[in-house]
Amino acid sequence: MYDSDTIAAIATPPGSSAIGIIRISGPESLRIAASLFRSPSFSPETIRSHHLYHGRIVDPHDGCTLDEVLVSYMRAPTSYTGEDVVEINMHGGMLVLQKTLELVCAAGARIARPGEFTRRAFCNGRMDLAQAEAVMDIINAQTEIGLKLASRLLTGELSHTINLLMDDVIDITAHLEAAIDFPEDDIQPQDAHALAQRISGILESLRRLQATSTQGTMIRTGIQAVIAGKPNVGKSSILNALLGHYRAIVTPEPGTTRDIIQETINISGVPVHLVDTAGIRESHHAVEQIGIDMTRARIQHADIVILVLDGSIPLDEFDRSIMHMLQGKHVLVAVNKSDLPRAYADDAVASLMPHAPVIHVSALMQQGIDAMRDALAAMLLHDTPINVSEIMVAHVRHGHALLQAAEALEHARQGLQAKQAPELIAVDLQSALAHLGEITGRSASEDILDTIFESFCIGK
Ligand SMILES: Nc1nc2c(ncn2[C@@H]2O[C@H](COP(=O)(O)OP(=O)(O)OP(=O)(O)O)[C@@H](O)[C@H]2O)c(=O)[nH]1
Ligand SMILES: [Mg+2]
Repeated sequence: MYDSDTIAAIATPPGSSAIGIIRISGPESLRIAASLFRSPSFSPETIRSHHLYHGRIVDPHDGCTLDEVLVSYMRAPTSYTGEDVVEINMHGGMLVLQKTLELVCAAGARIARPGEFTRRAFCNGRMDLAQAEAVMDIINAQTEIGLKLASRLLTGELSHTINLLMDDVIDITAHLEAAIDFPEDDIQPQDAHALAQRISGILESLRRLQATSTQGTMIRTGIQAVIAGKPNVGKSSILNALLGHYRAIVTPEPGTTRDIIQETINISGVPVHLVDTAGIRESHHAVEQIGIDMTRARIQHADIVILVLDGSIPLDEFDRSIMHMLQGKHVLVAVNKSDLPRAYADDAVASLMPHAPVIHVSALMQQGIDAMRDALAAMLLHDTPINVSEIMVAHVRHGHALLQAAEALEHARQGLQAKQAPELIAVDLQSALAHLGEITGRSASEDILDTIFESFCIGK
């Protein structure tokens, strides 16, 4: 449920920083701030909205100054939340921020829940649901392309497109309702044909949008690429080479890596979460065995597996059993140690992994690493470059709603062609509208809102 009390939170991350911000939103914001803030130029009666005031935060119990601060006031409705908002910019020490937040709460505010400021912005019509989601996307963006997608979502581009499509569906529904209200004016065949054609046009737009969701979601969340292989083939060396710095320990000793090591790289705009793993073999060492079990689990959930083979020694039963385990997965084979004489031909790999691209690399000499990046990009994007000039759907939730809306519209279109009763067709159109409305929040349930805003950080 949406509350109208006054909420407060530290809006900057935990830890020490040059500046920390306390955010207060709700009808009591200004009164609460005035009870703690002392400044010659400030009074609650004369304060100007969207101006900064310099002064001190004072503990009202003992009159002691806590910090020298800058305070801003954003009067409702032209604030982030649409309510009266006060922000206190102070020195970014956790203790001083915490102490000030306690004073703010003692004066009448309550601690905000995660995402509650943005939820209020949504409830007050300052942004729709897709834009609210874009706020977190901007905070979490991992690549420049990801940031661009998030910024475009925040401007309301997707919402605008969805709203236009919804208006079209509403208009078609109005035509049908005329036929429902006046049954003697049955839908004429030529009208039914025209309506079906209009629905086809909407369907085309929906499907075009939906088709961007795989790539869009991948750019937003990234993918897991697990580096796997038997011990000592050079998995950690390949992780280091792809990262461009020494991250994982490399030694000539088989069984060096035991824990999972994860780092993110940018491949053509897609955040790729590289996972270095323990080499898979039969081990009687308990710690190594735990590492190998974790490797198997990570392989199961991997989007892509980079199978590393040592090209300088013949393939053995461990390589073969790993290849067997990888059947059905998206695999890129990296035949490493290409600086040494080859011990087998590519055919030996191709016969076991016929669908996997094979790249020759030398992690030691930094050779073939760019080719490996290109091969990863081709696997991720299926040779379709990212087109950021078109609207992209970057949330599974949006893609799913588009799919369901398209299904309902397809049903309506077929109903029109089959001369179904207008009442039945109207039900399908209503269902399409409900699904489209989930994207912008026009028809999102409390459950959907809870799920979305609970994933936000506190203070946002
Ligand atoms: N000649 C040559 N040696 C390499 C190359 N890549 C790695 N090595 C050597 O191979 C040995 C093992 O390298 P790692 O990267 O630790 O191998 P790993 O697969 O992570 O090994 P585990 O963690 O034990 O499973 C080290 O001595 C590396 O220097 C390469 O391209 N050429
Ligand atoms: Mg290793």
